[in-house]
Amino acid sequence: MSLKPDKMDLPPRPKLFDFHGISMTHYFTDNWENVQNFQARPDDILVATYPKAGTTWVSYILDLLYFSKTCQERQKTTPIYERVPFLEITVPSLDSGTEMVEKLPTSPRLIKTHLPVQFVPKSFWEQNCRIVYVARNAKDNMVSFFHFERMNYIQPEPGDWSEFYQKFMDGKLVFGSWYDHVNNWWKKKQDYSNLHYMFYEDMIEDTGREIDKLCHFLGLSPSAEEKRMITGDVQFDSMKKDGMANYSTLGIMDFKVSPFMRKGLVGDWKNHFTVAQNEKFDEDYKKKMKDATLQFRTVL
Ligand code: PPS
Repeated sequence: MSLKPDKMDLPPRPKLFDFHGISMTHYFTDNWENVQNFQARPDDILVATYPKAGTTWVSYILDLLYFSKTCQERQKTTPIYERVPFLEITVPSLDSGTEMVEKLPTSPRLIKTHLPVQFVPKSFWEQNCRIVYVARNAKDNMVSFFHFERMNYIQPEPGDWSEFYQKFMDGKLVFGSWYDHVNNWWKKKQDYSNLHYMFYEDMIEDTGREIDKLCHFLGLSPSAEEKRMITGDVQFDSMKKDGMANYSTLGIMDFKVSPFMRKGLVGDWKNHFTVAQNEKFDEDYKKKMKDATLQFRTVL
């Protein structure tokens, strides 16, 4: 059983540094050798995202799809971050991500990562593991990340909104540039067919349809009743109330500053971007996002 660190146990907020060309903090590089040497199994499923793109949502769906019938107890007693461990994390007094994965009793093992595609341990590719990548439009992703850094003591200080906005566009956030992350994972689809690329906005638009596509990718065929139940259980309001899904059991976050399940919307960026920031952002976006086959929706 892993311990729950409290922010009182933590040193001051970490600093970003350049790590093989990507901005990182030590919480995600301290265990690097074990991460890189991690031995994936052929039935492991990796959930990969840029931070705040819908990781928890898709992790929860996968967990219910695989285990809601067989391990109902774990949904009631085990937080999502233990059911779907975060591969590269190491926080004082908590098992490292690799240790947590090793201890997983389940098959398949569901594993979370925010790594840019070039950092993914090679055994995942060698074992031809299924990978689910979730992407979210840059503007809402930025807003969600800003509030997350405000409330999470293992993240660097975000600064004020305008500072954070600039850091996002410069790729100076943990796990690097959003633009590189979503593009490089998108390119990976061309030579790796076991990769399912999903969009947060599609999930908001029609969760049931996206669960169907996910099941098709995974080769699962839940009954109509199971699908109806899972679709209901993973709605924002339901997950926000669920202590095992909403991260309320983890002491490193201060929900008085901002809750983990914050708004769960497409378009909240309009409440944060000034008109000038939006114009500057759109111009910069066009220069960075040249691949016309990768399209995001910022409104529904
Ligand atoms: S993390 O810390 O990177 O793992 O965060 P992640 O889970 O990727 O992203 C958190 C954001 O996803 C929203 N979320 C949801 N939206 C809609 N429906 C459901 N069920 C759901 N579950 C999580 C969560 O609220 C965060 O987005 P914001 O915009 O901050 O609300």
